[in-house]
Amino acid sequence: MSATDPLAVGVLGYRFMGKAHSNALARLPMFFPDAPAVERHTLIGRQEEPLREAADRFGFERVATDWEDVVDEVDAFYNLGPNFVHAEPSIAALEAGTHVFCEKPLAPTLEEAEAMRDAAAESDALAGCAFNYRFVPAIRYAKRLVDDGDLGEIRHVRGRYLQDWLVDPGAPWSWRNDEELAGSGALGDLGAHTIDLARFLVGERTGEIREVSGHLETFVDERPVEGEDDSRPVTVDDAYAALVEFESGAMGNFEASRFADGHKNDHTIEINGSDGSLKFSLERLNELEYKGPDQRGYETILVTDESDPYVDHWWPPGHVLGWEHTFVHENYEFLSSIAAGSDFAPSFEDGYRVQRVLDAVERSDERGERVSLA
Ligand code: SOE
Repeated sequence: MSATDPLAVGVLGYRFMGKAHSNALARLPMFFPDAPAVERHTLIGRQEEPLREAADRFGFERVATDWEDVVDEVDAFYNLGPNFVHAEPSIAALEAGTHVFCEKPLAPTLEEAEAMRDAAAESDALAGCAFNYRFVPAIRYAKRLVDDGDLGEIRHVRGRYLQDWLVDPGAPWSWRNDEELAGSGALGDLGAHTIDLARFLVGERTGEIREVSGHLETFVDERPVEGEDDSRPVTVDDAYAALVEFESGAMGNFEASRFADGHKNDHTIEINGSDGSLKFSLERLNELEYKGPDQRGYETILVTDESDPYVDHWWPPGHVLGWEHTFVHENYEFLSSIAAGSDFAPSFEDGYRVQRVLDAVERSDERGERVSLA
């Protein structure tokens, strides 16, 4: 690929994440003109007809029904498929020297995540894990406060991710309900985000999570199969809760649920330090609540000034951003890292370290005791 040729991107998956990332690629030239030029080269999926329809809508030149025909034909391979297809195609792409951007969680199991981490370490290509909430301007602002020491020593991290799309026992079965296909339920789908955000925001001051006490629960153990007169078992958690200890002695309290009736996509994180605190909620993602040492209580900061991360690419102050913009930001950073030959975070090492915590929560639940990650 010459310096001026567009980056040819192959994308596996054309449903929810395929749409989010394709939208992001389409918006880069207008809002991030210094981003590398990208050709939406091939869209990969199993069913030809819906695949072609999606390719037309998402602006892809070609379609393929076998990822093996694509991973060594493009400059970057986006693995946006279900968790059970993350490992093999991503490892094959890295072995072919193709850059890989893989959706979270890295894999269904720790073993597969380790193999992906090792393949990335052995490859000259770049590998990133798409934890998109690191790319919210308010989260970047929060990290700056923590890194600048404005919160002092970190004492508590409190993270939760609440949804309610499975409260109805009649909600259909999907791959997200199956241990073989997903690995875990709310723990890996939602908890992975919160654990990654905690590592991103405080990890440089607290070190890694070193001990875990976890609990998983499945409230509805079988669900109807859409369009069939059949049901399938739910073999993963509907909710998890975990108490963790960081290397620094800081305490973490994490939970996620798909049964939190009234919560649609309520991802929140709160950090308490010796000199101050901050709170973030995805449902108010343009705002950060901050309490510094000289304040009696929290103040709400609207993180939409042109000096705030990424905001100058969009609109004037107060013209708020949304969930989809986080995908534009992460794509900008990943593709710019490819063009610059620089590192990208979150890496597959980051994805693997999140997977270690998820695995420890599951082991702790199985054993009914605290588990060390030392
Ligand atoms: C689950 O419904 C889900 O789509 C997660 O898989 C995503 O990672 C999260 O960003 C939104 O909710």
